[in-house]
Amino acid sequence: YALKDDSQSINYIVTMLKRLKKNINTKVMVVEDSLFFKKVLKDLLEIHHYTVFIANNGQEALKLLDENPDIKMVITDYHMPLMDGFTLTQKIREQYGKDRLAIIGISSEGDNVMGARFIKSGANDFIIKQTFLTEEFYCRVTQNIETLEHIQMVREAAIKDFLTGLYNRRYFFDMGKKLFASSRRDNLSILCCMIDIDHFKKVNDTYGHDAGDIVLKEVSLILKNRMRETDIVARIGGEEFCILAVNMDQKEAANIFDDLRKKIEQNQVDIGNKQIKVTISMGLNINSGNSLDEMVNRADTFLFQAKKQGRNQIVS
Ligand code: GH3
Ligand code: MG
Ligand code: MG
Ligand code: MG
Ligand code: MG
Repeated sequence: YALKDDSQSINYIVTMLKRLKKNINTKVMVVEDSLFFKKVLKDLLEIHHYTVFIANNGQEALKLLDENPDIKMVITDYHMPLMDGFTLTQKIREQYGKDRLAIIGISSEGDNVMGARFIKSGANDFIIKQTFLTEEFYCRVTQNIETLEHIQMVREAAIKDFLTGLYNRRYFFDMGKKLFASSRRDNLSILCCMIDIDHFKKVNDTYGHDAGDIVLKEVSLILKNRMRETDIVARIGGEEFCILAVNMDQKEAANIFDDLRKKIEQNQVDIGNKQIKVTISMGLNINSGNSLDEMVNRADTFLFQAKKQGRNQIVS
């Protein structure tokens, strides 16, 4: 690399090394029918430590993507048997948006029209095979991966609560509405559990706001770990949480939520100089309501009853 002075070189190398370290966890798929270019592209990517998947045609590519949803980039040829690169790009985009996956089109007969058509089909970028320089290739791959990572970071920040890492209120209602609709359509049960920490104001007043924050984080972790990956566990208010679960057996639900209540009651929270305990009250609404809002409101009414009846309990 021709760089002007040493400080510039060192900064550049440091940036490169950081990138290389990240690349090990970055999965890239090459879709190419030519043996020669398969090898060239694979080698180029592996020099930069990317984890490379190879598909020989569009069908294989779609299958591999299905099996490895964490693939971050697809580099696809245009001319291939069974399915051309435009069609593959369009098919991929039906399932994976630009916030999930970057696509780079490549072709040996590249001209501006081919690039434009790749991009119209949903690709992020286009490279012409005969003329691409290894450095340009690497720059474009890195650039597109970094853009994707930025999109994912921003998206993550928009849907997650910063303190606890749980989903936030906005995501709960956005995603919840969709889950509610699909569960009603597919005739699956859906439940909503509202959770509120008991006398939480006292924790803050007695031990300070930082201790309160530690309690919030620990309660969140217990909730998250006990629920399934597909359940939505959200912090919808200061010390209020809401869980949405589709297709959960009523008996299983009763077990899980009672288990949660006990786990939190028994858990010692280490706030630095002391161990403290908190309890939660819950309102559990299984399957009743004509909309997500109605479900949540009824769960909230149950929660209110649980508070009135003495806290540290579930009303359903
Ligand atoms: P109840 O059993 O009736 O729910 O009583 P409570 O004290 O838990 O309820 P209340 O609504 O009176 O108080 C909730 C408290 O939660 C007040 C607020 O200061 C605190 N809180 C809200 N968000 C945060 C936060 O992010 N961190 C901390 N430490 N406290 C918070
Ligand atoms: Mg080809
Ligand atoms: Mg309250
Ligand atoms: Mg409370
Ligand atoms: Mg509250």
